[in-house]
Amino acid sequence: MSKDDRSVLSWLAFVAALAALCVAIFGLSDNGGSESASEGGGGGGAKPTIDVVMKDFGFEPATITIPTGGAILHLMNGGAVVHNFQAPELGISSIDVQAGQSYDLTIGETPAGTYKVICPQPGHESAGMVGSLVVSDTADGGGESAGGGDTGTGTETGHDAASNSAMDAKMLAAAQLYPAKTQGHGGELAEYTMSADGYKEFVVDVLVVDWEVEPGKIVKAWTYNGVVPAPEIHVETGDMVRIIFNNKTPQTTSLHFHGIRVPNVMDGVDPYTEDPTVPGATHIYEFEAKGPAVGIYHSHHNAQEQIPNGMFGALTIDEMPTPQVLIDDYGYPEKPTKTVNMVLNDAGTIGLSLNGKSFPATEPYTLRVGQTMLVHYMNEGLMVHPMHLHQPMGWVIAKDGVPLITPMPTDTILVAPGERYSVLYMGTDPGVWAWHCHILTHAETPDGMRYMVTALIVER
Ligand SMILES: [Cu+2]
Repeated sequence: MSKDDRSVLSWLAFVAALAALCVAIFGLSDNGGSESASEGGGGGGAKPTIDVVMKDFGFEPATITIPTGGAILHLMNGGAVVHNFQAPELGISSIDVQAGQSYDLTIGETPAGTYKVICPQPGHESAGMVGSLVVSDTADGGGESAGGGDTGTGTETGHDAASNSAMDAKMLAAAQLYPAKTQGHGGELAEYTMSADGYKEFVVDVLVVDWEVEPGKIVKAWTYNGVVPAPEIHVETGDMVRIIFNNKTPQTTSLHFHGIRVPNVMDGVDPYTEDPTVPGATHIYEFEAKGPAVGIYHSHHNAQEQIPNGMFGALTIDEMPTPQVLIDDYGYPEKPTKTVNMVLNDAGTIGLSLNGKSFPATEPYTLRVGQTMLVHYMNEGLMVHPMHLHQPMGWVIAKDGVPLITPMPTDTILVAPGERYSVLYMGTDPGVWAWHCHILTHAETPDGMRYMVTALIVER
């Protein structure tokens, strides 16, 4: 129940923040500053940051001491499997932290005491992954004993009025950052040149670059042409396509055309269909485009690391036709007003993200009432993601690039790794509509919305 309350509060904050965005984008009115609202409620001072390593299977240190004013736990997963930091008596839990990843967990004001810490992943607690969170009231100079008796209040601390308003203030502050500016933008249309022998030639340089996933979070991204997602390669049926693939990274790789019909020798599956492309080498791929197709080009070598780290981009052929029933019975035009890609990811150096960015740095989408938008969802991560747009209702018109005989209505579409769904939306009701993964730990934290969240703004 309190979780529902929290969710409602955060969405209210979201809408409040986005009202300002509407003003900026559509010039509806002009009442100036939106900064003062982020003040207040939060309470005092900078929190110390404490490093905690999560291993298979234990916490280091096993006893973590923080002041009653709270702290930021910098959780680093040094193990080989996913871990999570949870203090059940306090109602505190981190997101799932993948191997090699880290996560900053903010702990608010907490009564002095000793609280059990576990990893809630199945089997991990029983494997010994337990620890203690010691909250000590340093301000009182040790007047209260650390192991002290009043654990009864501990179960309520996540929900008392002070901590609740502190949480709300943090959520509001997080929401007001959206849409945050970051360096770099992926997914633009790829440029090509026409070769003398009649090919559309695309150059794909494989590069490791610094990539800003969200404000201040700069990671090493493994990219095609320096951006995440890679530039979209779009061609038409009958085009002869040549891709000049230059590996400028220190790791061997190969390029696979996922969901695209190519000769077997162009399938990118080293060492079977080709030799791998070693550091410094170039490989040429050629095929005739046969559409329609909604595909992806991505690594097929150490792919469980290379792809989530950023080596993916859309590869589309022709346009997806609008089903006749939507034209005849639902008033859809033959061609959508715009077509966009939303590439999902959840692992590697990039982590939980939409088109290589994490909320609040995700990009808002805009439509006017009556306009239509075709969205190609593409999942390049390691987990499923049920993508939910609050409004309007959409129609799935293609699965993995194949037009459906009968379109299927959807407001939440589960996209598994490797899948592509093409969903057609028409702007109906004006407003700022939240758009997010509905695995809620992929979209929210106790500090507000994060990761796989963006918005569709529908204007009159
Ligand atoms: Cu998700």
